[in-house]
Amino acid sequence: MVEVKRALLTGITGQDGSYLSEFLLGKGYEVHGIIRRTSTFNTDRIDHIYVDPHNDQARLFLHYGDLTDGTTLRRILEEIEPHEIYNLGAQSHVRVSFDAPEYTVDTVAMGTLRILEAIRDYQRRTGNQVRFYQAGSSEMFGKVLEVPQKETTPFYPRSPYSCAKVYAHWQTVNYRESYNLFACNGILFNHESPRRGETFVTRKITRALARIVAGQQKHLYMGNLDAQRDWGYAKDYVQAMWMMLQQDEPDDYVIATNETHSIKEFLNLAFGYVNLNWEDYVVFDERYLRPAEVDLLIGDSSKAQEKLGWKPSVTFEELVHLMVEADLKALGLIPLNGHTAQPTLDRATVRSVATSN
Ligand code: NDP
Ligand code: GDR
Repeated sequence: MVEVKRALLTGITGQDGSYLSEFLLGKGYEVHGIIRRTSTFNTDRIDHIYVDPHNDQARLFLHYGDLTDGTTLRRILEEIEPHEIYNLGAQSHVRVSFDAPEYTVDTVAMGTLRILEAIRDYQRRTGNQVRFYQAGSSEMFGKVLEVPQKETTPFYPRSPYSCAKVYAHWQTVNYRESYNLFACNGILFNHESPRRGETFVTRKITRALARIVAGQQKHLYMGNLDAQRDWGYAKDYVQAMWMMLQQDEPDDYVIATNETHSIKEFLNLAFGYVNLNWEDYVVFDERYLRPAEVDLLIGDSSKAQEKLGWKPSVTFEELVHLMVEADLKALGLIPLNGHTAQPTLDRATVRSVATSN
C-alpha cells in the first residue's frame, strides 16, 4: 500500500497556508498545521476545510506551536514525521516590521533556522528525507539594482522583514549545501486574493471600496501611491511551492507575473469597476509611509516557467475585479457568480448608493 504523504505547514492560518492546504488535501495529502494560541479564533481561513479529528475522514490536523519556540517545533516534527515542510509562518507586514523589528526577525530569520536545525537532526537520526520549502520574498531585492528581478539579481533588503528573509534564504541554501537537505527557496512576488490580510494595500483598497459603496466609510487613508508591484493571484502561487518540492533536485525559483503596476493603477481599476473616481475618496496619511520604500518590483519567472511548467493564470485586471467582487459580496452588495471578471452588479445602482452617502 502506498503511504499517504504528510505535509507540515507553518502559517497555515494565513492567506497562503489556507490555499496550500486546500491544494494539498486535493492531492490526497494528510495536512498538519501549526497554529498560535490566540484569545480570539484565528482559523477563519481554514474553517471550511477543517473536519473534527474524531471523524476518521479527517485529514487536516492542527497543532499549537510558534516559530519562536524551537522545542515545540521539534516535538511536532518528531510526532508527525512529515515528508514535506512548508515554512509560511512570519510576521509578514513590511511596515509593521519597522515597528517590531526584533520580533519580526525572531519569527522570520530565527524561526527558519529553528526548523532547519530540527530537520537536520531528524534526518540524521531517522534517515528519513524531509523536503523543505522556504517562503522567500521579492522584498529581498529591495532597492532597484536590476529589472526585471530574477534568481541571480543581488539582494538589497530595505526593511527588518526583508533583511530577515535574506537571512532565511541564505541559511536555506547553506543547509542544502552543508547537510544535503532537499531545501528550496521560493522568491515570490506579491500575491493577493480575497483572503489577503486586510492591512495589505490591495485588500485595504478593495475592502474600503466595498464599505464606501455600502455607506460605511467616506475616506481611505493611504501612503505612497507611486510604488509599483508585480501582483499575482495567491492560488496560482501556492501551486508553485508544491511543484518546487516535486523536482529531482532542490533549487530556488522566482515566481511572478512579469508585469508591474502602481498602486494608482490598482485604485483606478478597483474604483472604476463600480464607476467611482478614487481621487474623491483617497486621502494621504504619512503614517502609512515606510522609513525606506521599495519603489519598483517586477519579476522574471522564466526559470519556473521552463523548469516547473508553472505559469500564472489570472491577469492583473482579473485579480483586481475578483477581489472587488468578493468584498462587495461580503457586504451583501452583489451576488457573486464564481471568480469572474465580468461585473455582476448594476453599476448605476452602486454609483447612486455611493454618491448619496
Ligand atoms: P499572512 O500574514 O497571511 O500569514 C502569516 C502566517 O504566519 C499566519 O498563519 C500567522 O498566524 C503565522 N505566524 C505569524 N507569526 C507567527 C509565529 N511567531 N509563529 C508561528 N506562526 C506565525 O502571510 P501570507 O500567507 O501572505 O504569506 C505566507 C508567507 O509567504 C510569509 O512568510 C510571507 O512573509 C511570505 N511571502 C508572502 C508574499 C505575499 O505576497 N503574500 C510574497 C512573498 C513572501 P496568525 O494567523 O495566528 O497570525
Ligand atoms: P508589501 O505589501 O510591502 O509589498 O509586502 P503592501 O501591500 O503592504 O504594500 C505594497 C505597497 O503599497 C504601498 N502603500 C501601502 N501599503 C499598505 N500596506 N497600506 C497603505 O495604506 C499603503 N499605501 C501605500 C506600500 O508603501 C508598498 O509600497 C507584501 C507582504 O505580503 C510581504 O510579506 C511580502 O514579502 C511582499 O508583499 C512580497
